[in-house]
Amino acid sequence: TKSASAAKSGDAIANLFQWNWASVAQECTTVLGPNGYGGVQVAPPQDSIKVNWDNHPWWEVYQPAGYDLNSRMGSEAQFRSMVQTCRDAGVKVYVDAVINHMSGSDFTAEGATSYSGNKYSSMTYPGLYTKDDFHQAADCPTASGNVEDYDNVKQAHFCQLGKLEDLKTESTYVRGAITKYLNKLTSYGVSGFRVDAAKHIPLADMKAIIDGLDKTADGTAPYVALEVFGGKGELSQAAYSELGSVLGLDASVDLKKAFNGNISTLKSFGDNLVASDRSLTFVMNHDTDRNEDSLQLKNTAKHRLATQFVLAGDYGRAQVYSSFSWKSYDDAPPSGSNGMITDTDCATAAWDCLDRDPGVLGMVAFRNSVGDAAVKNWSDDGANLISFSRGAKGWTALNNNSSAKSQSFSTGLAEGSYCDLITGGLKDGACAGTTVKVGADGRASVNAPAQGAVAITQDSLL
Ligand code: LAG
Ligand code: CA
Repeated sequence: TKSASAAKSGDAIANLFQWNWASVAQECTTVLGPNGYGGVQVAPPQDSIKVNWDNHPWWEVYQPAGYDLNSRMGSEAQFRSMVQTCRDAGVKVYVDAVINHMSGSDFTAEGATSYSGNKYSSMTYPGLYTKDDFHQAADCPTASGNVEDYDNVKQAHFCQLGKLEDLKTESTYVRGAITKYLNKLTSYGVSGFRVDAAKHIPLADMKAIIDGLDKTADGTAPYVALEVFGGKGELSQAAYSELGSVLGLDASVDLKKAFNGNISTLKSFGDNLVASDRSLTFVMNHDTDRNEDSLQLKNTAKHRLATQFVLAGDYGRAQVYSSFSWKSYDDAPPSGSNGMITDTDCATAAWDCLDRDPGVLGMVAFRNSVGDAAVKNWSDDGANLISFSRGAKGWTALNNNSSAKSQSFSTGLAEGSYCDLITGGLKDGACAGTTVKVGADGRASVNAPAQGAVAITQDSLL
C-alpha cells in the first residue's frame, strides 16, 4: 500500500555488500556523500568463522564466532573509523546484524580459529555463549534439527537454519548479549540494523531486543529492517512490521517479473505489499541475486533500470545493491589468502559498482529533489515504456525496450527547459547532456533511450 509514503529526500541507501571498511569509507567521502545518498548498509561486521578452504566463501560472515569487530572486512579500529568518516560525509551507517544464530554445526567441529583469533567449538564461544544459550535437539520438532517447514512457527523459531547453531533468544542472558553487541555498534555511530533471519527470532524476542536498543548519535531510535520472507500469521511480514521495517523481498520479486516482462504493470507497484513506510525496497540483495528470486547482478542493464525505477518512485525506502561479481555460489570478493577482502576496484570486472553509475546518481538526485511528492501523471504505452511525475516537482520516463522510443508526454511540470539528470544534469548554467523542453501545456517530446531513463526536476531547470 502506497498511502503512507516513505520516500524522502536523502533516504537512499547504498548496499555495499562485502566492501572492506577502507573502501566503504572512501566511497562515503568521494561518492555517496557528495551525491546525496543518506546511508550505506555494510556486511556483518562481527567476528566470523574462517573455513579451512583455499578460498574463503562469502558466507563466512553469516557464521558469527563472537561479537568483537575484527572481520574479513577489517579491524575493529578500521570499522569504527569508517563509521565516523561516513557520518562526517553525511552518510549514516546501517549494519547487517546476525543475531539469530552463531556458526554452523558442520564448521564448529573443525575447531577452527576465527578472524579475530577466537577459538570456538560446538555451541561454545568462550566469554560469550555456552551450550545452555542454544536451542537443543529437544527444542526442535524435526528429526534433522533443521527448519524444514518455514511456515511452521515452532520449527522456524527453535530449529537450526541450515545447521546454524540457534540462539535461545528467549533467555534474558542471550537477549542481553545481543543488545550489548548492537548498542556497542550504536555507540560507534551506527544508525540502524538489517536484522538477518529475523523471521527465525520469535516476535516477542525480537521486540525485547529492539526495546533494549539505545538511541543513535542522531538522537533517534535506530532504523530497523527485519528480514522476513513470505510467511503466515506470527511469521508474516505484517506481524514483524509492527516492530519496524521489513526487507522488500516481495517487491524484488515483482520487479523481476515486470522487468523481464512488461513494466507497464508497475502502475500498481506496491499496492499489494507491506505499507510503504515499512519497506526497505531494492531490486536485489546478496541472497536473491544468487537464488534468482530477483533480477541478478549479471543482468546489468535491467538491474540499473530497475534500480532507477525504485529510486524514482514513492514506494518504500530505496536501496541500491553494489557488490562483487561472482560465477559460482561460494565465490568471495577478491581477498588475500588470509581471507581478508582487498580494496574495491570498480575499474575491474571483479566488482559491479552500481552505486556510482552516473545514471543511478542522477536518479538519487531526482529522488532528493522530489522528496515525498506523490506519483502523478502516470502514462504507459502498454509495452515497456512508462512515465510519471512526482507531484509538480519532477518527471521521469523509463524505457525497458531494446530500442529508443520517441514520444510526447504530459509531464505535470511548469514550462521551461530542463536538464536531464541521467545524462549529467545542470552544470555551470548549462545542460551537461540532454535538454528537455516542457511547453506551456506541460508536454514534452522526449527520446527515451533503449533500456534507459530520462529524469528532470525543479532543480534541473535551466
Ligand atoms: C540470511 N538471512 O536470513 C542471509 O541473508 C543468508 O545469506 C544466510 O545464508 C542465512 N540467513 C544465514 O545467516 C548464508 C548462505 C548459506 C550459508 C550461511 C552460513 O546463503 O549458504 O550456509 O550463510 O554461512 C553455509 C553453507 C551450508 C552450511 C552452513 C552452515 O552454504 O552448506 O550447512 O553454512 O555451516
Ligand atoms: Ca531462532
